[in-house]
Amino acid sequence: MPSAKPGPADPSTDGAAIMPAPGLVSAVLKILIAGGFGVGKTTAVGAVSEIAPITTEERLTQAGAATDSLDGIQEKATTTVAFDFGRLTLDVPMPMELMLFGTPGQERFAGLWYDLARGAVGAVVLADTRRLESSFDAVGFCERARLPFIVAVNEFDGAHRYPLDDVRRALVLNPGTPVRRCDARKPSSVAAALLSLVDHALSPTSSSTLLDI
Ligand SMILES: Nc1nc2c(ncn2[C@@H]2O[C@H](COP(=O)(O)OP(=O)(O)OP(=O)(O)O)[C@@H](O)[C@H]2O)c(=O)[nH]1
Ligand SMILES: [Mg+2]
Repeated sequence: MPSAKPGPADPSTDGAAIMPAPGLVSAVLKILIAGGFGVGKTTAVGAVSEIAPITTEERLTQAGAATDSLDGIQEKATTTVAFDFGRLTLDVPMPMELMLFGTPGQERFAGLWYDLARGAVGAVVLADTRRLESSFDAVGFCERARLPFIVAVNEFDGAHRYPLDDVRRALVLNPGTPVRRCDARKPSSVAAALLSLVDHALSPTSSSTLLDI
């Protein structure tokens, strides 16, 4: 069982204010944390959640070695087999509670994405530039479901830092889809990505169907 941990700290580093709302919560928003195998979804939910996150990790075995490439993430020992759940309360731009659902990354669990996405306002699609193709399916899923999303490039240590326009081109994103950098281990960085998504998803030009899928 995960142990209880204090809420995220150090809101100052990249502009996201992570503070418990003093007053009433005016919105409860369901958000998906999506992306390919091993891009850092569970890490991101755990970093930013103010409750002990719910995880469904199982140990990776030799049997999955052919399908689950560990290139660049050799230290990875477990994988999500259902979902991650965490919660973050923010007070800007309005008091809100974000319910965070991390998806499983392996393609054989893709059927679950539809269930997890039901009622979500949008998704943060994490991407690792060393294995960008692993996040193609998540981008395609959001586009098909007309689920507003942003791409957050999780910059692993030692990975080449590509210009974000190159990432946009490689993922064939629409011009209106925000792309930003993120460190899935840092609460303030993940919170900033979530705020960017909320801003994007709730903007009047967003084409959300709130998942009629
Ligand atoms: N250096 C570095 N390591 C990271 C970062 N984010 C995640 N990791 C590590 O990368 C590995 C994969 O992270 P996970 O959070 O399990 O990835 P995931 O996307 O949930 O993986 P699946 O659920 O199996 O698809 C773990 O060993 C993390 O500790 C990062 O930003 N930098
Ligand atoms: Mg995971």
